[in-house]
Amino acid sequence: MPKRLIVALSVGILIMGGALAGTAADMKPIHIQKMKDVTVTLQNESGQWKEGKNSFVLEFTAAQDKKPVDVGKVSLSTSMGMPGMAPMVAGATLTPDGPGRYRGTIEFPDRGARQVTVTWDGPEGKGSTRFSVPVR
Ligand SMILES: [Cu+2]
Repeated sequence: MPKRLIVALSVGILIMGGALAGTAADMKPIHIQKMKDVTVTLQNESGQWKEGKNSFVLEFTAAQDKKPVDVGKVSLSTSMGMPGMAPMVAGATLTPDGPGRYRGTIEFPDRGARQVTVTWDGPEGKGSTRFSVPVR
C-alpha cells in the first residue's frame, strides 16, 4: 500500500474514532431510575423525548460498582392515558450494543407524559420498573 494512502486512512480512522467517542460522551440523561441492585439510565443526545421519531440508549449498571449488568432480553413500552380514549401505547425497538447497553428507537404521535415500563430477563437478573417521561 502506498505510504500516503496509509497516512490518509490512519487520519480517517482517528477522525471516525473521535466522532464516535464524542457521541458517547455527549449523551444526556432523559431519566435515571435507581433501584436496589440496578440502575437503569435512559439517555440520548438532547436529554429529551420529542414528538415524532426518537433514538436513545438504555443502560443497565450495578447499583454498587456501576459496572454494566448483563440483563439479556429487554423490552421498553410506553403508555399515555387520554380522557375518553383507550391509552396510546408505543413500544421501542431495542438492539443490544455491548454489555448492559441497548440502542433503541421509538415514535410518539403527540406530546405529553408517558408511563414507561422497562422489563429485563438475563443471566445477571430479572426485573421490571416503571417511570414517567415527558414527550416535549
Ligand atoms: Cu396521546
